[in-house]
Amino acid sequence: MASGTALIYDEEMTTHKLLWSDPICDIEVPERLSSSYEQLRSYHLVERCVHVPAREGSEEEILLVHSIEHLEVAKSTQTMNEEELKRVSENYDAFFFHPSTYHCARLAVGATLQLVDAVMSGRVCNGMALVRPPGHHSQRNAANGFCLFNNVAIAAEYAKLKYGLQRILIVDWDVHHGQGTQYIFEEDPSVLYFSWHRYEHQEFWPSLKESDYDAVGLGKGKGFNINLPWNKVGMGNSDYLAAFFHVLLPMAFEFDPELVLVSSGYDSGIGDPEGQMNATPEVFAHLTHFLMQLANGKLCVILEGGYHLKSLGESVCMTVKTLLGDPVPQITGEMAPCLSAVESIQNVRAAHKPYWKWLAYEDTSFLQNLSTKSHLLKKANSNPSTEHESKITNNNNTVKVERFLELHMKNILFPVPPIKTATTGSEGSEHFLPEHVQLVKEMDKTEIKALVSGFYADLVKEDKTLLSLGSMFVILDKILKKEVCNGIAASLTAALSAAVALRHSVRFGFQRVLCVFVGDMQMIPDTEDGRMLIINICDKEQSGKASCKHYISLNWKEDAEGNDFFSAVLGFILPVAYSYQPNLTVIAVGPNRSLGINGISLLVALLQGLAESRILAVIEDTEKSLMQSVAKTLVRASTPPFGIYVPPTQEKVNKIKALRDQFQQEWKMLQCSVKEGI
Ligand code: Q9C
Ligand code: ZN
Repeated sequence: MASGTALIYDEEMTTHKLLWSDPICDIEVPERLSSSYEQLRSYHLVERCVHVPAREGSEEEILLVHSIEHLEVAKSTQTMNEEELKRVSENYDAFFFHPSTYHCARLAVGATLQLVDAVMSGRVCNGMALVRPPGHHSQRNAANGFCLFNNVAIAAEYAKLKYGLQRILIVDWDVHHGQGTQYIFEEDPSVLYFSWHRYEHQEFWPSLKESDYDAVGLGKGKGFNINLPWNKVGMGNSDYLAAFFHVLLPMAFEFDPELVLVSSGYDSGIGDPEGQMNATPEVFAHLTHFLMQLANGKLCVILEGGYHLKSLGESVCMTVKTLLGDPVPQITGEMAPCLSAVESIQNVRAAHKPYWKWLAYEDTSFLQNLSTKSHLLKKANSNPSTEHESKITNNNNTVKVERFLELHMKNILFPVPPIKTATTGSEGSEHFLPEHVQLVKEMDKTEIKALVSGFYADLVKEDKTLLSLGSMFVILDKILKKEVCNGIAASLTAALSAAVALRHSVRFGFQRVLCVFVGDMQMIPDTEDGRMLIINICDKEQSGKASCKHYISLNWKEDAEGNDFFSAVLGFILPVAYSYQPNLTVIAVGPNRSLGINGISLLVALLQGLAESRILAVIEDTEKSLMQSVAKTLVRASTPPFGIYVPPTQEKVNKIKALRDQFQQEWKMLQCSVKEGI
């Protein structure tokens, strides 16, 4: 698999600027680009990226999406004086021309295409293009909302043409609806377009009926346009993550794109004057990390909006850091989506039920109780008590936001531990483990004895068992001391090793340790104090212990034909794990595992979003190929082979639903409908 991250930036694109006074357009300033780049430089991220030069997009490339008339109008502005520029600009909703605008817009298109080429040719794995003017509001025949040419839409058409791609996913996390992109691909089933956006029941710009959740696409494109409207301001990290777990990611995995393009606006981040949302910069690391699991890692991030310079810069850095493969920072704040967000999520799931297999059994009975959407509107508005303290009153809040960004971001960005993976050197292991895995020496018997004495001592009578614990201990120790980020230990008895690892890390001082155990867990530690959460994935119910808040038994046997585990990971395991916010994740694989290598790889890949990517994998020592696959995932040498997507059976969907109903009061990220439990 390709490695490396491209970064495209050209100072030229800062020459496009507003020449007269216009309170609507004056936030789209050249400093958005230059200060983001400076921020990247100050975190030493620029030097870690592969520099790819921008170029002008050709007329032919622009015509892939736009009309000749639109191109000609844009071209004609190059030689205009200020008065003429102002007059042309007034023909559009929120756009300004400068004599250099046409040149900059062609560079923005070309930079985006350069990024696509770098990724598609395998020169890099992923990358980001910092461009101005942005693109997603721009339509076939019109500039709109600071956008002249639709960079991302052109890139999608270009990739289809040049590389013969048949499935491209566009994720638009800008706070505005990319209506331009929607119009361009509305009837096209080869481009799946997802956008969330501030909507406020059509009050917010561009105030279109077709930005609502029921615009699912047209003709052959039905089901390939996903709108998630936010009807309140103040949406935060948990709302965005819930949208990914319960809407975007399941659709994206089922769609199985060959390339992912991000319309990457950061006006959905905290402090932005347009968005008025509360999501912190690190949420963009998580969003990026999730998208990196698709399309074999082929991910192109293209800048759109973002008008709070500090917030924008930090969020750009979070994105690039994650593209580079750095550990994912811990997310902050209460992990519970708000009622209005859950309502929007429920609505878009219902609207898409006819088009997606994983939604086939979605309960949409609530729709019959709602004759019109205005009913819903009233309901949402009359129930403000459970909402965020949302409306940001600007003056008062600006200081708070500035302060927040300053204090908070230092903690997150400065300790930059690179991903290091440790494992012990069992004989021959250097041949099957990927590069960058550090082999560590095992501990001796007396040391281990000292460590296990006091607990489980009676269980560890055999020297062999004791020694296999040793390999777990050295690796766990390196993780605890932050010498490595993650590691794999071969074990004779995974259940014992996991239990000892959990006890040891809790003693060491971790507040919350998540343990995902796959297989028969012969011994289940006491989880009552809440310092560990165990999710046991096994074929049938383990005898002797009923599920409770901190011990959850998930009975699942993977489909023999392919991977149907997506729905369980996205719909249950990740939401529970993110609600818990562990400081360490232990993933252990014991005997009689009911998941294949694909399912386990998916788990490991996605669990890296938690606990600052700290993961200890404990695997029974006979499982050589499983170990190899997990190691590759941990060192990020490849996106794991997730296997063929198989939709879950109704029985399995019901199982997930039942678990969700059972646990959504305790683990609130599970909420994706408002019928019960809220
Ligand atoms: N009353 C991007 O973020 N606001 N564009 C217009 C009219 C325009 C945002 C308000 C906001 C455009 C790329
Ligand atoms: Zn925007």
